[in-house]
Amino acid sequence: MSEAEPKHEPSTEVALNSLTDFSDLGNILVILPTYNERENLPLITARIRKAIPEIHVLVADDNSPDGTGKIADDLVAADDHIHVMHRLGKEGLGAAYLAGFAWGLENGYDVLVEMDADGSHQPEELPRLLDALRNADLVLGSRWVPGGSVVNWPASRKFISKGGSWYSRTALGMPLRDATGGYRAFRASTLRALDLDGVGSAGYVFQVDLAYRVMQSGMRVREVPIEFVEREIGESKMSGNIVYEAFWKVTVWGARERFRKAGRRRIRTMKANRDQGW
Ligand SMILES: Nc1nc2c(ncn2[C@@H]2O[C@H](COP(=O)(O)OP(=O)(O)OP(=O)(O)O)[C@@H](O)[C@H]2O)c(=O)[nH]1
Ligand SMILES: [Mg+2]
Repeated sequence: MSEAEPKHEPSTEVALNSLTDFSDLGNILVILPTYNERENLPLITARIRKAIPEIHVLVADDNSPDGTGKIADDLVAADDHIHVMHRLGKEGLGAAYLAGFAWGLENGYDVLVEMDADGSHQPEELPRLLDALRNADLVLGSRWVPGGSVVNWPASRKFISKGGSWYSRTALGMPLRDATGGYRAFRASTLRALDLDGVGSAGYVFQVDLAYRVMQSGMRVREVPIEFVEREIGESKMSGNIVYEAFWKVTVWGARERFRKAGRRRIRTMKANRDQGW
């Protein structure tokens, strides 16, 4: 009689640890871009530190007129896990994240997380994103996969968000349900493999741009459902320009990709014809 197969069922203890102990992932940094978030910043940093105490936070503030930078300085003075980057002026979310990534990579972080400072991305859901990163190079918090949701959004915002992801899927052939979302966890190695100097996107399309680059380089992207809660305090920086930038950039990238594929097909056909001596 053959020997019984060893059992590999994880114990409950291991399963629980996987959502509380992230030491296997290395040092984790959450980057919070801020522009006029003075009331939200202390709330979100406290929630992050409570959700995963060993985590570090970098505030990337674009010289907010409401004094968010000063609030960040006070938080830094009180907590050695909080850091701040004072930038000169409002340059958009994409530029703030690129500067934050550069700081995080220079300072030896192994995982870099994107999170809005306005409470829409719930720090309490971060353990699930980090757990998924164990088998991925990029994890996207997704509103539009089963189990994902949005709280307090009018139908018009849902339409824009779903429409943006639909357009990215169609134009770029990128099989993601939520390509524009900004709650994400990257491995440092993923960011290092990308040409971040070549990223010029400023608004929402920054997120599409990065996901597209990761997918094109053959790395593993996973979507994890999140509950996105519309901000309760402060003002949105969403604008028509941001939607317009997303639309024309995705259109150009999609056209370029189709052009490249058609070119590759032509070259293959020419080579096949040549090999057959035509
Ligand atoms: N540093 C920096 N942060 C920004 C800039 N624009 C937006 N942010 C921050 O990026 C995050 C997302 O911006 P929001 O205004 O909430 O945009 P949104 O989430 O698309 O819009 P709402 O759902 O309406 O809140 C927030 O933490 C903002 O403070 C910017 O130009 N520079
Ligand atoms: Mg927001």
